[in-house]
Order: sequence, then structure tokens, then C-alpha cells
Amino acid sequence: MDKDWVISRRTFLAAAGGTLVSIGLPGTFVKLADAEQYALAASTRPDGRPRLPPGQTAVEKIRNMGGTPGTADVTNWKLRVYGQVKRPIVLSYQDLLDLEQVDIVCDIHCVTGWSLLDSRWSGVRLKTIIDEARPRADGRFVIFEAAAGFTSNIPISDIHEEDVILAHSLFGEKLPRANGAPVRAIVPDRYFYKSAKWLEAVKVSARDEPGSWESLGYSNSADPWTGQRFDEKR
Ligand SMILES: Nc1nc2c(c(=O)[nH]1)N[C@H]1C(S)=C(S)[C@@H](COP(=O)(O)O)O[C@H]1N2
Ligand SMILES: [Mo]
Repeated sequence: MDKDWVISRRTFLAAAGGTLVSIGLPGTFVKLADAEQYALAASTRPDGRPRLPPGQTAVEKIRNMGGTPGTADVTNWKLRVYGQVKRPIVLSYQDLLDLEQVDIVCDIHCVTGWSLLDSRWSGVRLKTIIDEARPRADGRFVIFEAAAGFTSNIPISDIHEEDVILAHSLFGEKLPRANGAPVRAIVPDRYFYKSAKWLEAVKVSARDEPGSWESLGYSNSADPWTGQRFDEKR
């Protein structure tokens, strides 16, 4: 097992203080060479923030962090868009493919300390889908609802980010089941626990509804650049 990973994982668990469940499964990951890590940490994004947020290590491949999958059959899959909307809709997988498709290249950051830079996802902008349902003025949050009751929450203003999408493919191939097939959310600039896999519904809500990990104490804003992985006890 990689030495840095062992250390960062131990630090992470210590920070969790035993009151929190750790996100993800123990295991190894292949990190980039040290020289590359330092170069990445020193480089900046167009918005001026460092490419590698504090405490993150860049890895070569996406990890499978577990969770409970939903249906494996795309013909059975449905996406419900409801809540504070004027026109609730239910989309089939084909409906999703018939909407405007986008390809994005982004960095993802898991709260356990790994980042996958330059990952390429394909799908539909979340904004495209929410616009179809015509959100009401008091709809201020988006709640992702996934298989087995998993949820996560983001402010509705995030939908204006071009790279917040519902993805069906990773690096040009259909998503592996473990990584959320048929469809998952991708919210690049927040810790990866916001990016619900095996998505089943998108709810527009007037109030914030902390999701599965957020309710356990993981940061509700989930901004990787603050380095703050947990919120003070709410
Ligand atoms: N439905 C569902 N989505 C989920 C999770 C989960 O347990 N269930 N885990 C989250 C967490 S903590 C992370 S880090 C990412 C992991 O995605 P990956 O397994 O594709 O790396 O999925 C997020 N989405
Ligand atoms: Mo995570």
C-alpha cells in the first residue's frame, strides 16, 4: 500500500474523530509521481485557485468508492424531475440522449484525499434538465435522489456552471456500473460526495436538505479549496 495514502487516510480518520463514518473503502491507489504532484499543486486554474486543493493527491484512475447501485437495465431507468417546478417531468434514458449532449473535462476531488484531474464526462447539463421542468422562483436548492435512498444537495445557482452535468459516459465509454451507471451527477468543484451515482430523481426545493454524507457532518458546502472537510456540529 502506498505510504502517503496510509498517512493521509489515518489523518482523515483521526479528523473524523470516530463520530463519523468514513466515506469509501480502504484500498490502494496509484498516485502520480511526486514531481508531478508538486507541479500540479503549484499550478493555477483560470479562476486563480490551485489546481490541486489542499490535502489532495492526484491519482491516475477513478476509484470505486462503493454505495448501493440501482437498476442495471437502462430500459427500466427513469429520471423524475419534480418539486418546486411548474412542469414536473419523467425522462427515460432515450429522452436524456435526445437532449443536447455535452462533453466536459474537469477535475474531481474526493473528500478522502484523492483527485482525478482531466476526467472527461459526457451527458446533459443539469441546467438543460431543470429548465425543461421550469423551476419556480422559490426553488433555491437541487436535491439529487439516488438508488437505496442516497441523497445529496447543492444550491440551484450551481446549475449555471457549464460543467455541472448528469453524465452517462466517462472517457467516451458508458459509465461502469460501480461508478454510477446508467446516470450520475457530476459537480466538479465540490467534494465528490455531491456527485450522486445511480441517479433516480432531481428535486427542486425551496429549502436546503442536507444529503446522506452532509447529515453525518461532512461539509455542506463541500468546497475543496477551503480544506474544510467537516462542518462544526450543527
Ligand atoms: N448513490 C450514491 N452516490 C454516491 C455515493 C454513494 O454511496 N451512493 N458516494 C459518493 C461519494 S462519497 C463519492 S467519493 C463518489 C464516488 O464515486 P466513484 O465511486 O465513481 O469514485 O460518489 C458519490 N456518490
Ligand atoms: Mo467520497
